Amino acid sequence: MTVRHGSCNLCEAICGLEFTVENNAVTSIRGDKKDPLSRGHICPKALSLPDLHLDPDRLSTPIRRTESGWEAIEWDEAYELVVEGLISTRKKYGSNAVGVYQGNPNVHSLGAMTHGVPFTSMLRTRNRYSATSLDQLPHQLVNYLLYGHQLALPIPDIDHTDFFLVLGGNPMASNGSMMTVPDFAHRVRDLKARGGKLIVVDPRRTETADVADVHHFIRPGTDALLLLALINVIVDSGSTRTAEYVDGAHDVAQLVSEFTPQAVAPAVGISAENITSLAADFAAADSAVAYGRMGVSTQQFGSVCQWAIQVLNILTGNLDRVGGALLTDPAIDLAEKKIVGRGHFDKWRSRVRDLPEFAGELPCSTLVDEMTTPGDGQIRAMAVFSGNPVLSMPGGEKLDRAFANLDFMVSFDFYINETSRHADVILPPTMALERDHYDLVFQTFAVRNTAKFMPAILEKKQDAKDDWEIFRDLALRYRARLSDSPIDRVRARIRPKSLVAEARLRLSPTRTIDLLLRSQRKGLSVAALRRSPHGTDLGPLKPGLPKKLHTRDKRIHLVQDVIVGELPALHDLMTTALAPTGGELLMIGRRHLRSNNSWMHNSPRLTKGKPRHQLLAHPDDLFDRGIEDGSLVSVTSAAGSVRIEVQATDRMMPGVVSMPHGFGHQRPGVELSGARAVVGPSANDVTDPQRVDAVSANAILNGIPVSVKAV
Ligand SMILES: Nc1nc2c(c(=O)[nH]1)N[C@H]1C(S)=C(S)[C@@H](COP(=O)(O)OP(=O)(O)OC[C@H]3O[C@@H](n4cnc5c(=O)[nH]c(N)nc54)[C@H](O)[C@@H]3O)O[C@H]1N2
Ligand SMILES: Nc1nc2c(c(=O)[nH]1)N[C@H]1C(S)=C(S)[C@@H](COP(=O)(O)OP(=O)(O)OC[C@H]3O[C@@H](n4cnc5c(=O)[nH]c(N)nc54)[C@H](O)[C@@H]3O)O[C@H]1N2
Ligand code: SF4
Ligand SMILES: [Mo]
Repeated sequence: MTVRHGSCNLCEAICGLEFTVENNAVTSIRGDKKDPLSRGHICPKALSLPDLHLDPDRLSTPIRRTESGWEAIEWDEAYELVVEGLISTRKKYGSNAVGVYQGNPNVHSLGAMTHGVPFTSMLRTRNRYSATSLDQLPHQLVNYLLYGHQLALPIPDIDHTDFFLVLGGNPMASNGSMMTVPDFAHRVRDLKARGGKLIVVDPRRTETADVADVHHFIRPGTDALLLLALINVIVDSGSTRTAEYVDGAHDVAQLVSEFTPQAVAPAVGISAENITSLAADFAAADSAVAYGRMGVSTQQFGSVCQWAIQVLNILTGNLDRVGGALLTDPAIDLAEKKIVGRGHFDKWRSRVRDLPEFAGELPCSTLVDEMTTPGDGQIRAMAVFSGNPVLSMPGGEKLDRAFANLDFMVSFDFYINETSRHADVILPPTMALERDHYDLVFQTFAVRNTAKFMPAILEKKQDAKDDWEIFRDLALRYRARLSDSPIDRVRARIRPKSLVAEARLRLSPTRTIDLLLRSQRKGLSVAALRRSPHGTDLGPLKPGLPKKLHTRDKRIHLVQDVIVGELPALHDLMTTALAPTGGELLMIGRRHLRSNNSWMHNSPRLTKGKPRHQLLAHPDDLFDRGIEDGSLVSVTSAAGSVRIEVQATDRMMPGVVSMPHGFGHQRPGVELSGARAVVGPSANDVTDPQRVDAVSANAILNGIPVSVKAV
């Protein structure tokens, strides 16, 4: 029996864990009290990690589809099939005919970061998609516009703030997002103990609302109006404190002049008095910070919301201030060291719907169009890296059919899920505990600067491969095969970078991290981090603007044309939000501590207890429709319809219903043993891929008009 230390990378909180290991199996898991960031926090998902390793559904070898079903194959054969499938599509139809989706777990896997990115660029396709545009694209776009880099995200200084305003986030269940904040509950307790306040704005009285000082219901999709009104009150009262390096404060005052609390209140559903006093309290607090997550990102005005949140922090002097929002100083600074590019926006557009790219990716909401609309550039083959678009993207049912009609498909996944069931080949990597990890992404977004190297906790099985090894092996074969053609042979030869790229591919992620650590900070290396298995504390967040800005002139320009362009639509929203909708309700999503996006629904430990997929609705809305609590209802949008059990609760704002995503496992070919929580439908059979955030084209997953009827 040995005790080992590491971190959990199932979600963004990167909690430190203590594992007891016997015979290469984890026999117990605890929160690591000595981890300087998570301080002992752990949640039910981490406690379920051993289930993943014992799971009979897990794939242990590559498999290929045959006429008579799935067949286990050797890695070499699998690689050949994949390279052949991708290259023959590229040669026949051009490189854009191969589409790529990089799902959420990519950012939680070091090897997918170090080796998946170069492999993806090798495919040279414009049909690149990732969970970004189902999630935080508005954050990245606003970071790019205001601070000059897509990763330059100021993080709420929760440990020092006096006033924390949370819009559309539920960290008590999600454990924080675009803000790595393990142990949220205790941090809130400490905030309150020092006299601070937590205010939550959400159409559902969430678990986070329960620990807040004040909770306001808000009509889904109207947060931009609320935020503009808050800015309006603050500029009107003359209480702005704008830093020298900020331009455009005066123009912003003009732009928001119509959005008074009185004007927005009816649409937003919060009284003008409450809006005014919220603004006054925010401005008067010694330090304050606004933060908005999924609920305000994946909605109609997601980009305006994220912009307005930044502007609110900036105009009140809370950007770059202890207790406000601060840029972090990670040991490996992806932005500062240009490991990740600053991003670019709208350099080209999608073929079918003319939607803008961001940082080389197209919006997920148009993947189905690119797969199904005939013509030059139509997607004929897909590579899905740790993702499940059929359940995760709007228009799931259509996507399901589109995946079935591809010429070729490969999935990197250890499960046959609703999407990978359409693959010709599935390549299963090792799981998190079997490989080394250093969190490149979430240490960048954390509420405290720390660094930690997590060595593999379990030995991987013979012949098992890490994500990075699969990417490396495929990349090397792909390059060799591609240079079969005369043109590509010339290209490969004249590109001197290709040798460096090849050397990089052969370097393990751990070596790569070691080199990066050594080149960035004196005294840091993988060996040094191994000597502090609980993690190395690099201190609290510190101010550093304007030096840390990535804008070319080291200034922040508040006025952004793409945002200003949305103001007329927001003006209209003040009336349209109130227009009668023929009895429609607005559907929003939710997350639960015991559910993890579209997977882990077969973990006995995690899915214990009552089912939690139900549609939550206010009792009055059910009464008006003659619907009984617990009965089956149909939920129908412009895009699709599902049936689901309803649960009455006054925790919902009247007029709003909530359905979690990630369910809908009952499709042919997907067999989850021991699955209890798999009875719910997929929310993304209802969400509408045709409606996107007008600025970024991010998916709209919240505020979907639906009709709810008894069946
Ligand atoms: N309606 C609605 N839809 C949503 C959301 C919502 O709130 N509402 N949320 C959106 C958001 S924020 C996100 S991030 C997406 C997530 O959606 P996806 O990007 O599709 O990701 P997951 O559902 O997490 O699916 C992950 C798959 O990756 C596999 N996997 C896990 N770890 C690894 C690994 O280490 N390597 C490999 N190769 N595979 C692995 C799992 O087995 C699983 O099949 O869903 C989005 N969809
Ligand atoms: N247990 C668990 N943890 C997770 C995940 C998981 O699946 N399970 N997923 C991870 C992922 S991929 C992500 S991206 C994060 C997401 O992290 P969060 O954003 O914190 O999680 P959500 O539960 O999606 O919270 C969104 C909230 O927005 C509210 N909302 C919906 N529409 C609106 C609106 O129009 N306005 C306002 N103000 N609020 C609105 C919803 O009621 C909900 O409470 O969680 C991560 N953590
Ligand atoms: S909060 Fe997230 S990182 Fe922490 S133990 Fe739970 S799943 Fe793992
Ligand atoms: Mo996400």
